[in-house]
Amino acid sequence: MYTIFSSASNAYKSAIKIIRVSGSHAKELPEIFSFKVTKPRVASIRKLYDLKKKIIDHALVIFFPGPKTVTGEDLFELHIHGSSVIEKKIYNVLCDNNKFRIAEKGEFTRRAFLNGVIDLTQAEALNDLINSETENQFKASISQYGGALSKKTLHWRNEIIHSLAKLETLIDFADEELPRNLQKTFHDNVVLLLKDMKRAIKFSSYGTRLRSGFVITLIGRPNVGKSSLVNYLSNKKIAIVTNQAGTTRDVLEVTLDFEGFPIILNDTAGIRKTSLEVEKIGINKALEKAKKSDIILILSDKEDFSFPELKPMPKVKKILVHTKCDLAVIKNNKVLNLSVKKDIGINKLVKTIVDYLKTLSPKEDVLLTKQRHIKAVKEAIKALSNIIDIDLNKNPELAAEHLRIAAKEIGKMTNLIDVEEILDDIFSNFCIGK
Ligand SMILES: Nc1nc2c(ncn2[C@@H]2O[C@H](COP(=O)(O)OP(=O)(O)OP(=O)(O)O)[C@@H](O)[C@H]2O)c(=O)[nH]1
Ligand SMILES: [Mg+2]
Repeated sequence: MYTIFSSASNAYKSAIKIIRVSGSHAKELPEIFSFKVTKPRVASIRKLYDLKKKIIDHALVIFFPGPKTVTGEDLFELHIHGSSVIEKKIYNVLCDNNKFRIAEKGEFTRRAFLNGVIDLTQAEALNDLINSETENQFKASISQYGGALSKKTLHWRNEIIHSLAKLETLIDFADEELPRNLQKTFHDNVVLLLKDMKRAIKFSSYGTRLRSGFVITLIGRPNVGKSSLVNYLSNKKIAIVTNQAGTTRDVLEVTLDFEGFPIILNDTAGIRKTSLEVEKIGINKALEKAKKSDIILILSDKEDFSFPELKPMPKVKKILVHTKCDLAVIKNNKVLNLSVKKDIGINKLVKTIVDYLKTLSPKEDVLLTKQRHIKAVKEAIKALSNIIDIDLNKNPELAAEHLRIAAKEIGKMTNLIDVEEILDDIFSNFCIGK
């Protein structure tokens, strides 16, 4: 197996760059770069030379012998000066050696997983952690990286295996009638487990939103100030603003951070009756977006917030915003007065949104944030639900089979040893060097 190497930092220029080398040949680096062997786990300053004995850099080097390393393999870290010339020289020396090659995306983490240092949910969380941009994304990913989901998964799996073991002993005594309370305890356990899993699924939509962003769509008649609000909130001139009705035609998307909540804010075409085909398409797009949103902000510069088009979306939270309140104020406590021009009501709007998002947030850690995990738990729930109606006296084997399916599904979350393509899919989302 090749020993892999890569820069652990992506910045083009930085004071220090760390090159990580992982694999069985990592320990040969002192010989390759002509420097004196260092003590394991001790940071030492060394001069690194190329193959012609020309100096490359004065670097801080640390050798971590495996298997107690982040990859589970021997690992060398070279803390070089951040110049791309130095980096290139290091790469050239290693590339000349056929035992080494540049790491693929996520390959360090992949090796950590294959060597059992972390499980799959932790590997996935590491990618989320690196990519986290808001406080709440950070919290969810660091808890998953710390093993919160692994712990829960292990608990579920143990419960299932435990029930299965019980059931299999019962199958061995198939000739005798089972004590009634035994059947009941068994079913009670399954019901409890189902409850716990369903609870995790219930909070999963919050979890996935935490990863991808809560969607807020602006809906209003033309010219009420939707694009002006988007520009104001994003602090950029994203959308064109004019005093002509019907300026915005397409859906424009901006990503924002509202007190730790990742937000995707959609600016849309103003809703009105129109014969213009392009505007009609825009209006339909706006309503489509609204349907899939967590919040619809209904904007109006008059006291008219009725949109029959939104009737089929009763479940989406709606916030009524009266725009251009520098010109006129509406006295109605269900309506938020706002002026982009005079900076009135913006903080209140953000607070209203954040307060609502907080009500969606579960009290406990969010466990399921990924479709892969959600799918596995749903499959397990399906299998376990089948057990409820089975009479253990008549068909214990069938119950055992459903338990086995559930255990397998749950096991998939943390371990996927033989499903290479899923591994490729997971690790291809990583950047090189992770
Ligand atoms: N007085 C005042 N005018 C505003 C305010 N916000 C926006 N406007 C003006 O209202 C007009 C329309 O603004 P836009 O942001 O383009 O409105 P829109 O809802 O995106 O319009 P469409 O894209 O056509 O649907 C512009 O002339 C803005 O300058 C405000 O708070 N006060
Ligand atoms: Mg607009």
